[in-house]
Amino acid sequence: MACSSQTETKTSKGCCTPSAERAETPPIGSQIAVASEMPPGVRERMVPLAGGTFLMGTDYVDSFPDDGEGPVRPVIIEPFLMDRYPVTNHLFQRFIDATGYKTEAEIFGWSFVFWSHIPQSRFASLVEDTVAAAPWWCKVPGAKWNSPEGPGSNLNGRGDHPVVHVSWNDAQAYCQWSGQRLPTEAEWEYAARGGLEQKLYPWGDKLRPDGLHRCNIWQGEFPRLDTGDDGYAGTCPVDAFPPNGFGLYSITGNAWEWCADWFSTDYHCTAGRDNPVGPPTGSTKVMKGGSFLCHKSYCNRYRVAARSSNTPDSSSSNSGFRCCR
Ligand SMILES: [Cu+2]
Repeated sequence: MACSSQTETKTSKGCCTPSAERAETPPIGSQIAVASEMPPGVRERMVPLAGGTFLMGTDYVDSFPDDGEGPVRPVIIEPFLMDRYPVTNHLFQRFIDATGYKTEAEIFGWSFVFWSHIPQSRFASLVEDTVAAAPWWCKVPGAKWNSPEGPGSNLNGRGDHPVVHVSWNDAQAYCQWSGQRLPTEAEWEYAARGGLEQKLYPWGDKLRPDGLHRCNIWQGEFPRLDTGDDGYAGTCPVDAFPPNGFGLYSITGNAWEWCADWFSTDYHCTAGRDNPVGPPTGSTKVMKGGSFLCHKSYCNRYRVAARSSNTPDSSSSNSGFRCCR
């Protein structure tokens, strides 16, 4: 079990998010003023959550013990507000219009795009490099939140999709503008469970109850063919599938969601149970929820207890976020 092991292992299996290994630079969000009030419309898209004690983590047999998913432990959460949906492209545009903020993908000049979303006729000219251990991740110069597949691509028809190609630092800058903050991992998981106890998914234990898809993940043979059996190959509207018991949409699948915490596989073995906020330092930040690329044969990380992480300046075509307050 994770808590008996003292060594921190990073087990990022290919379909989650690749690390950008960008140059050391200070976070650039400091240019954004911290808002004391939320801009119009932001509060309206939040749901009040009562908090209380819930069982966090899992001892599920098909989980990844090296990820630090277990053991199951009771955690206390204060009442808070959570975004009903991930931050959409439309909302992120408002943030950019108001602040002129440049995302890290723009500053560094590139981001990771999943191979099959790049027009094959322009593949050679768009892709600069691929990730050795996960060659389906392509380094595309010019890929950014509003050109998700690189130069020539745009957000037409995707205003209500989760914004992607945002780093943790970008999400943090957005929060400064919106008067919100990123959820802790414990808050995120409490919210994701939607009032159910120790279920695999936000709606229960069956991935497809009554044969119906409940989230946007990968179907087919990863990484070659996404059949899009759930209706989507790539991101989808944030309200494409029904909400969980707390009224929260797009919790699993679609895009990974950044959390406030530094990632650790054994922090929770010694941490207090009362509103845990993660270790004081680390090298990567927690991500939750999985994405449109997650598949049981690869990572099975679209379960509510599943976790991944990445460096705070990494971005990819499946990394997004939602906020709380
Ligand atoms: Cu995955």
